[in-house]
Amino acid sequence: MTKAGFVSLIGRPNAGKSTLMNSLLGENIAMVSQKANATRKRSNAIVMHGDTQIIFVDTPGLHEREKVLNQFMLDEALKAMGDCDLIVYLAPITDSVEHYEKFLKLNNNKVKHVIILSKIDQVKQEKLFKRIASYNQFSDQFEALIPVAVPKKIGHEELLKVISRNLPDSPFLFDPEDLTSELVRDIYAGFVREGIFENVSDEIPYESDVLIDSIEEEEGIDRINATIIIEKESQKGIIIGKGGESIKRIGKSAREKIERLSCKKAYLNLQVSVKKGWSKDKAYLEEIGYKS
Ligand SMILES: Nc1nc2c(ncn2[C@@H]2O[C@H](COP(=O)(O)OP(=O)(O)OP(=O)(O)O)[C@@H](O)[C@H]2O)c(=O)[nH]1
Ligand SMILES: [Mg+2]
Repeated sequence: MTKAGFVSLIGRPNAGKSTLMNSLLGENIAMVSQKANATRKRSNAIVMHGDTQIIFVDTPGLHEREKVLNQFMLDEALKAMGDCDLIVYLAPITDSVEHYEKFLKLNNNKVKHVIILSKIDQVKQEKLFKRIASYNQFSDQFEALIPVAVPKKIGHEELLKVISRNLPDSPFLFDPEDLTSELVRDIYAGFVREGIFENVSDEIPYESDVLIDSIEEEEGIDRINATIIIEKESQKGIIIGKGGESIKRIGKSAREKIERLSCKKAYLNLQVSVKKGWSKDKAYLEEIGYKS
């Protein structure tokens, strides 16, 4: 008998959700950043653990809604919470339990959950023990409390075991060979956004987006055309940089990630286009894939 189910990764921005999903999958398919609010849409990774197929759903961080785009992001997380077999709630080791208490209120369908204390490599053991004690007050609410550090893969095996225990008997829902059911173009767009988050400061990462216009597969090489959308004309110069330095760096890092994933050479052509107010324009957001 096999098991299978959906496991939503939920937590505040920057908690380490996307990093953990990539690490459990063993491939970088979800974009990660030091800057908060990197993930904008749900995405999934299919991880096999013995006879269990775990479909992890990465989500945008739980945060205050401001722009229409942020509203969409929060709704994505809330939908993923209500629509899964198990929630994995990531609490960075430096966060107080107040945030977890807010999550308990949001989880009004009372979906079963596991707490991950994330980034434990950043603190001394004493602090870890104190934190565990403060979460243990809520031990009747959660299935398990697991300390995790991605760089050393601490807690990964235990997490997979606990998840397997909590998923229903079911035939596999996807081909066990598949890494994800996401579209290649969405993964590639994430790689370009990752480059923007890494290379450009201030508000531009939040006021930009990436559309993959076409992927032409040729023998030995994939040719990818993409457009970076920005809010203001004045941002064009910054994205492009002196002598095209900045856009070259963005393109190079994205191209390398594309090549690693596709195991094929890639040519990535990046255009920049100004679309004023795009992140506040509901119709346009829907047009570019932020559909509720
Ligand atoms: N030291 C350390 N850093 C980590 C760990 N996990 C994640 N990080 C870092 O934390 C930052 C945020 O990671 P993400 O995976 O993008 O966080 P997220 O929860 O997906 O964030 P949003 O998409 O903004 O909601 C990145 O710089 C990661 O490298 C960890 O276990 N240890
Ligand atoms: Mg993320």
